[in-house]
Amino acid sequence: MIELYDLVGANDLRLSPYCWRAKAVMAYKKIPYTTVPIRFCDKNKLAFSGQDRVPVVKDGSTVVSDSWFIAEYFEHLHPEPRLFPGLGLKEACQFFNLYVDRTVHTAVFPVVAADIYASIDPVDREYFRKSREERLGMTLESTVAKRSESRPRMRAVLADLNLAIAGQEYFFGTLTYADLCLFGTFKWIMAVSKEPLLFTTEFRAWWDRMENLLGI
Ligand SMILES: N[C@@H](CCC(=O)N[C@@H](CS)C(=O)NCC(=O)O)C(=O)O
Repeated sequence: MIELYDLVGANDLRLSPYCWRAKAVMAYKKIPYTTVPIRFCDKNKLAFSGQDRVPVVKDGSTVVSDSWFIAEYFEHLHPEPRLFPGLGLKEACQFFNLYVDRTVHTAVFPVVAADIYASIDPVDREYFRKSREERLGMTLESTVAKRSESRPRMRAVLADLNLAIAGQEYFFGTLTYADLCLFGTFKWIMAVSKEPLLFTTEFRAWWDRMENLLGI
């Protein structure tokens, strides 16, 4: 059975956007798998993968890390239904993936960082605080105090995504990895925070469609 090394928080909460993407791919392609819960402090359990981040997929003797490479791996192994169902769509999805990681995550993170801190396993909190406060350039308490300053940027980025889906069922017209990628990111945000993400009826319909299709 395929094993997915999956970030776990307190109360078995699964909260990594990248791990949710890998789960979305396997759900879409109906590939059975089990998860191995990993806390930030369990990195030694990932040594076999030659790096220290999740998701990692172990499929027999094959080990794949990074959500994008995992998507490529399963697309090669189980081509149908396709993640990149046409000319240029893989390249478009790669750009979308980069945009979500760099622009959407960067806009969302300051708003939800303290919520993530509250949701992770208590043993991970010291590491998370130190590493994330360095990244943010401020304390987690300051991110809470400054939420009203960081929220407009997050809402502007989300408004663009709401606009991009208008008039179509999926981001590139037909379902592609782009939809699974953003689905993973939203699962992460929704797991830890109550910030509204879906502003329009059409975007809410996209979300419902994805949840119904994937069943995760
Ligand atoms: N580009 C990677 C990013 C993976 C990543 O950053 N995973 C986070 C969990 S959400 C992680 O393992 N972080 C470990 C740490 O921050 O120490 C992917 O797409 O899979």
